[in-house]
Amino acid sequence: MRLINNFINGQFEVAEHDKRFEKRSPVNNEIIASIAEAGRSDVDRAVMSARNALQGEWGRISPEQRVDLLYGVADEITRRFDEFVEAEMADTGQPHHVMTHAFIPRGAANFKVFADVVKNVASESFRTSTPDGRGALNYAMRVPKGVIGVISPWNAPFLLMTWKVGPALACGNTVVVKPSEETPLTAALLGEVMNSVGIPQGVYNVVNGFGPNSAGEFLTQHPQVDAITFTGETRTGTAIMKAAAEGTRDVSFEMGGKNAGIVFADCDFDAAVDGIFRSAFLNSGQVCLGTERVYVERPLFERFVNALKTRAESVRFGHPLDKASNYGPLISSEHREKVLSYYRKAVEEGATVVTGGGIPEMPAELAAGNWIEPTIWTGLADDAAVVTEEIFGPCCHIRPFDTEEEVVALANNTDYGLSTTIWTQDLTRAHRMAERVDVGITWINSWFLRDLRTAFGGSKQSGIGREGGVHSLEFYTETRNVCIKL
Ligand code: NAD
Ligand code: 6OD
Repeated sequence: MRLINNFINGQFEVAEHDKRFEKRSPVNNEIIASIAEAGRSDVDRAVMSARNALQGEWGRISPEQRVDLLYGVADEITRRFDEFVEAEMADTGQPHHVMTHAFIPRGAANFKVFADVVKNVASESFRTSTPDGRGALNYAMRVPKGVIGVISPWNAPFLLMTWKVGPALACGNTVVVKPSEETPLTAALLGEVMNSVGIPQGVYNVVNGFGPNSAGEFLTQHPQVDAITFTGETRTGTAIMKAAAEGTRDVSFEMGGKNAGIVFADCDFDAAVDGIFRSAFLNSGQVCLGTERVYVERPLFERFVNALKTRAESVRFGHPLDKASNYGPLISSEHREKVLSYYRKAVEEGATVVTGGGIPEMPAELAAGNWIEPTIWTGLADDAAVVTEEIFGPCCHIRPFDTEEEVVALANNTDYGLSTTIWTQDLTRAHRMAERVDVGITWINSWFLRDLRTAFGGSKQSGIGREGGVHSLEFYTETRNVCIKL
């Protein structure tokens, strides 16, 4: 069993009163780690070490040196790739190929790309006329915002945590990270990386624990935290916003989704089936950008439902270390119970269960894990709970549509506004749709294809603000204007 401690001022530390909690493996619910649960005094030390680091070496080094250090972090993650893969698989139970092709490489890229952004971005300047004719020159200067509190979720832990830490450090801030209580391993490993590449003490800190009355709340309430970046459920965002209001701290929120996948009859059929299969079922459906509502143009409906059913029934459940498996469990037994409650509700609400709906047979050594079948429904009303609430599991409801007008209204019939995936060969129509669907990200003939220079974030209850490329600089720096009378 691993012992995971908090990482404060460059040291791994036990918590006040040596308080600890347990982490269970999603594949069999055996205890795999004991985690130090940070108390208020631990969080306070982490925040103060981050504040002190701003005044120390980190605050004084040049942007070029900072950028080089972050390239070093990216290289060291790549050098220790297998350790990160192994830790993330242990935490999440998700397949090896998901880690090696998507989640861990993105961790390294999050440092490299934002180092590049900071290196290459220009600052604005305006020449201003004055009555004496000599004029004035205004130019913008970016300074770090200060100590950033990073609160991250469990579904793609390393990707989502470094997506905040990379730009925050590239802009010269320091961070205190509170990883999800479900997935503490890779944040700790990153502490080792920070030390080995020479990131000064106090720049990167990790406090472990839960949300309310624990490390999450202690961190977001701390008056020396200058801004909070949060990824997680919308209702948690509401609680954090209340904490951030004290001291009027800035927030960046990436929250829930109930995303629509839209398939027109003129699509490349195989590509659309493959794309919707991935968007509904990747990571066992635990992706905020995932598709839980699928709308298919009527002439294609039956064929599409049958093809997606075949794909969903072909997944191979198994341990992530088993190369023959390509499908993992849910993160926890509590989360599986929540998803199963929606499986039951779908039937109560009158759904036709096309496939799934239950728990798969597993071999004895995995039977205690959080396994659940990929599930497809049809026949639900547009206002059914299963069609309107975020489930965050491997499931989707498929409904036919007849017109573009109708499907735009259906897609927008939600309090969320994170992403959409649209499948059609008619790019004029696709562009028209992208203007009308109220989401932060529209993918056309693709899904989860990410260029880190682009704006990322959600509309409505899916988020506040945008990150990515220069948008991250907007959040992680203060822009000062300097006006020189000439
Ligand atoms: P969650 O909101 O339960 O927890 C996220 C983090 O917040 C955890 O670290 C948790 O300990 C912490 N937390 C909980 N209550 C808190 C409080 N009162 N104060 C401070 N911190 C608190 O979310 P989750 O279950 O870990 O993740 C799943 C959710 O995240 C889904 O809703 C999903 O859509 C969303 N998500 C969104 C994005 C995005 O980019 N929009 C990305 C990934 C996940
Ligand atoms: O790709 C990203 O930057 C990002 N934030 C992805 C979110 C995935 C949600 O599960």
